[in-house]
Amino acid sequence: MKLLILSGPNLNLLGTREPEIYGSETLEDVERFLREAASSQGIELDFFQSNSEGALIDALHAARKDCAGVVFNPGAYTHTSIALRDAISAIQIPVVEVHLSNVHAREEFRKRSYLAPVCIGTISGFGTTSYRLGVDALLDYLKRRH
Ligand code: CA2
Repeated sequence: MKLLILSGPNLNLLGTREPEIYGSETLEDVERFLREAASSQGIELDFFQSNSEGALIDALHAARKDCAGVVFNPGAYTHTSIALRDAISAIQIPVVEVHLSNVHAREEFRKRSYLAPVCIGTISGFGTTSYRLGVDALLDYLKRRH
């Protein structure tokens, strides 16, 4: 079984700035620890990050063909993108929305997610552990569904 771990705009800078909000681990660190955990369970992971909305939509469309589900940190597109919401609805595979920071403890505009209603659930506020919890939640959902 293969899952896509998808990250949106500016998350390539993780670990280089604002460690008080986002922690000091990089996206490469996330990839390394998720791959370690997944390989012991026989799960394959694809990783993709883009700063472009269109590239994220294309990645979601491609995942429909060969992935059982997606763990997605959409970054600031969470709060703005109807196009990403439509893409998630269209692909008909489960998507878990994850955030490093607790979006509900920050600015008002971060409290609204256009994507949450079309995701199976949201994990927010646990730093890079949010990605790990997202994978666990997605695997649990897929097991229960089959
Ligand atoms: O908490 C999250 O994971 C967010 O998705 C991160 C987004 C933010 O717009 C969302 O409201 C919540 C921002 C990503 C910026 O990533 C950076 C990481 C390190 C340094 C600078 C930016």
